[in-house]
Amino acid sequence: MAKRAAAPHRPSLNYHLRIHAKAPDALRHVIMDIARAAAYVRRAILTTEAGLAGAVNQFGEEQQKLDVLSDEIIQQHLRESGLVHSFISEEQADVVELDPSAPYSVVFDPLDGSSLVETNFAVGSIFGIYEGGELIGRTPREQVAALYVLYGPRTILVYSAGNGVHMFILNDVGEYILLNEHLGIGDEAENYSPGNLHAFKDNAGYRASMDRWLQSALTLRYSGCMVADIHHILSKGQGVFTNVGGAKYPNGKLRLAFECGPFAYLVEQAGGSATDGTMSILDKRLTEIDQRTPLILGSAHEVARVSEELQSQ
Ligand code: AFP
Repeated sequence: MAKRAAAPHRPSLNYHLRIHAKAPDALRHVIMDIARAAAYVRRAILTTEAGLAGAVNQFGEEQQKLDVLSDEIIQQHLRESGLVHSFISEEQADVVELDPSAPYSVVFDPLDGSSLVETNFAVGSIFGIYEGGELIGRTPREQVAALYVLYGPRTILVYSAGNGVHMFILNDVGEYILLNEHLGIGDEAENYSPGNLHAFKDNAGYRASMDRWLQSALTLRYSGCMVADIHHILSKGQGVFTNVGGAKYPNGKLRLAFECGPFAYLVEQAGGSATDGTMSILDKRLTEIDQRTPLILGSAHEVARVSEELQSQ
């Protein structure tokens, strides 16, 4: 009788998706194609000079060469997969349709934190995957998977396909190997990560949270790249990340579709919470591509405290 092969000691992303997540084959292929695109983005970061591209994106922001390049790399992989109906990218003004008969649609920020590339801080790519073709009108709760790739000293991929949150490392031959399974976020935060701090001037609730943090035993951990800052929470198992409204950005700086939605999915899968201060980010309906939302995310008790402080003012 044939001997049954032992399960791999350090499973690859492909094996994990197939055996542990029991992801449908098409979803597994989309995630593997995204992961492969990210390995190319990683290479582009290492080999491209981080200058300005001389173009502006749909929001009037200057695009860096690497923003454009990363967007092109990811688009090409989604197109070649044959499994993507439509996508929304931070660098594109409209929903882009690829194949109306394909099963999934993807939202993504190709290079979040790109203004940090020249400082050699960590940057990342963020993805959310939906079944079907329509993206406008959906809520992030309808995502069937979300993932991000963090390009730091190591390249780390974190995904969930609805069965917990799992972390992988990119090795020298381009394979993602399991580092940690079932990441969890505890209810109390020891670290805080306050984005859009300009809002401090005109948002008394945010000042109340900030005052409490400064007077508490919490420690500041903030890099300016939400992928790195939220990865800190997922890898330490605690923390709170905020980006709330002020005069300049009344709804905070971050976009619902391709920044807040995927992270809300991942953080809730890890046992944390993600809210705009009044409702779960996962239940916010996507009405426009560039829709922004306040975000308070991480350890559930701390997220609730900050939400109360924001509402009490
Ligand atoms: P860039 O992609 O332009 O560098 O912006 C990064 C980002 O969208 C997000 O990753 C950060 O959390 C946020 O901006 C930082 O905002 P503040 O500088 O206002 O804290």
